Amino acid sequence: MGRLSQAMVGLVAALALVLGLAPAAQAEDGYDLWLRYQPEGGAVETAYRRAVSSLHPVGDSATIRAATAELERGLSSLTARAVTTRPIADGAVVYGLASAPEIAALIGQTTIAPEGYVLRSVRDNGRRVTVIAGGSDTGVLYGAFDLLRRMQTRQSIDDLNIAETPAVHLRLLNHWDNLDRSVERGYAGQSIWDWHTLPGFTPGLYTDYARANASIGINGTVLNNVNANALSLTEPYLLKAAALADIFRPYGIKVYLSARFSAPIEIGGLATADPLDPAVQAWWKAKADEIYRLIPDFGGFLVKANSEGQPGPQDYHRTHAEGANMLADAVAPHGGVVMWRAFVYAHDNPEDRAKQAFDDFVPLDGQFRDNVIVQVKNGAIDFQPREPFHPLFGAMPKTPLMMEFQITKEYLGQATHLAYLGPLFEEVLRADTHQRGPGSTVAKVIDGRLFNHRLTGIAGVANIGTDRNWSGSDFNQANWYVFGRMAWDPEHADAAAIAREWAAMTFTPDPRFVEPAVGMMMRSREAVVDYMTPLGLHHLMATGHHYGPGPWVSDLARPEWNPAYYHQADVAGIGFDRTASGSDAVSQYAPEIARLFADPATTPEADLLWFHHLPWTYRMRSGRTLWDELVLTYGHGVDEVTAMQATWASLEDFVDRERFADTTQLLAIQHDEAVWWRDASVAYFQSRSGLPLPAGAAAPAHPLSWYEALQFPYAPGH
Ligand code: BDP
Repeated sequence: MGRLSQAMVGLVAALALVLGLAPAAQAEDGYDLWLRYQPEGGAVETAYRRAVSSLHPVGDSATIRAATAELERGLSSLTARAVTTRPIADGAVVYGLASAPEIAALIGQTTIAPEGYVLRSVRDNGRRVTVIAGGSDTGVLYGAFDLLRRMQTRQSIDDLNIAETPAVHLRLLNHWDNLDRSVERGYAGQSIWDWHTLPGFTPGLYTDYARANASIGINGTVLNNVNANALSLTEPYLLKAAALADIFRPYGIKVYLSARFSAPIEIGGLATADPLDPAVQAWWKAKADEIYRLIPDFGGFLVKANSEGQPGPQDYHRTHAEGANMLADAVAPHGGVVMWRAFVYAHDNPEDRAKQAFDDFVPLDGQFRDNVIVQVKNGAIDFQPREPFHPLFGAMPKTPLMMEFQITKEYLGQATHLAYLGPLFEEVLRADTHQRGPGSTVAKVIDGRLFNHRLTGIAGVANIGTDRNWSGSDFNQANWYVFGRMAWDPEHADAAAIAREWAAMTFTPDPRFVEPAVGMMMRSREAVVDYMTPLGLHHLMATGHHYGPGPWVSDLARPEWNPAYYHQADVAGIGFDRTASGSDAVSQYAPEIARLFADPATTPEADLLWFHHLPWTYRMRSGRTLWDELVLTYGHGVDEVTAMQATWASLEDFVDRERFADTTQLLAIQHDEAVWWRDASVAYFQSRSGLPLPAGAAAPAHPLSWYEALQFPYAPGH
């Protein structure tokens, strides 16, 4: 670059600063996530300078030191001057355990729940002090992140009086990461766990992972894929996991492992993995003892058993409860838990796949040990763009159930589509199971209040990889963020408020950016539903990699592997009959809900074809026929993406060049793929219905055979 153009760049940057457009001039690559701590330069910053000018930790531990490091970094950056530890002065942030006398004297309260905290502005001998009091050191760290979040979103911190306690105990990421660093359903590069160089090499990436998770209250991580490799339980790999546990511990994050049920055979040299065999039980006890010697605060096991070919207790004619209890007994002396997955369907079970988990698990209610929690996906099929809530929620009152959401968007456009999952999570959590009368929401099942369970949990299948921006796109980071924030308090979490927070911290708090960006995020998931699987359709993605449409696939060995099994479209109509005349899956819901879902007239139209097979001429609430409505809804999904592109284009002045360009390109891909989804689906369903397109609907760009011929042998994540 010549001198003159360099001078021009400097001038432009200075001008941008004056105009308040500083972020646009600065290179960003997404690595800092929502922890960017950008100063604002105006009146708010001046107020912050007065309010938080120094740090005063009370007590010492690795966690308190982590809080100090984060506060130093965040407050120094946000107030554009060094904020360091000093004796208490005016503007001090004083933080430590609520039980410490110095803290208790400031807030007049000593008992706070273990991970909870109090954030309060107080006067101390005429000095203004901000106190962060934790029920544990981790609570203090969470309080520090809360203060930083308020400042990043430009809220006043002059008169704080906040008390927070997480409503759910286990708030975990599930990594579907393999030992060779491939990630099942991973779209953001390789696994961030470099098993080969662990335990010796531990780059700062691992600490930044822990910081990001602690900042949103995540307190555990399952390191390896549920389709588990028994090698993860051998000593060399346990030493590697222990190295990660050591890094995560100061951030309040425990390590968990997926356990392969047949490990006693594969790495233990036994002839069986029968959970009632004493030698098998002894092997798992010894294995648990070994793990806890290396990782004293090991969280426990996650298990996928007797599902999609994985080994499990049913191989020995034992129940899921017998399998789970055997592992539970092994970890119980150490305080560990077993998270036993309810995502089961068997290749030899002719029953509607949506019914199988319920059929297998409900009879086992009451048979699980106290330290077992059953992990249930949000819907009964598999992380679709929309599913009615899983009928197991509320149906096993004697067993704690935890939620499993998928953050990585296997079925919602993978890395490239902008789909904010907050509304999906919120919709499921707020759904009313009616299992104990009205108001028996899924959230209350999860947080333990509905049936008084103390063991509670929520898991999200991670979307994290080695990509510099962690998640494959900047907007995918929002899904990691909203998962953590909702896990903290599922009953009250608000998807739009969380999106606002995230957008302000990740890009800029300027409302001229935040409001349109959040509007776009809030509509984005519904757009995906519309252009992929509207009106209750599901599992129409191409087989295997699940990238792109494949509603025509009908030649695979098992019926439920075929998209055609799920839509059942023929010349007469479309949809899966789950009423009494069909699979009767509706009867798995509480009677009030079952009644609603049994009748097309009272079924929410968004779930219509999930529960009903209807004629193409069925009248929708709009007055249109089902066929016309279907085609127009596909088109509406595409229009929504066009609108998202326009919104994003209007925000250029508020976003740095790199991230602006990345999202622009990804939205263009999303638009192309939305058109592809719409056209392929309309072409296919028209081949079934034989009906003309409604007025205003464009014909697909290609004949059906063109879409059917597309192949993607190297699509990621498979
Ligand atoms: C499906 C995925 C598959 C997982 C499975 C599971 O396609 O890769 O192994 O769920 O959750 O969504 O076990």
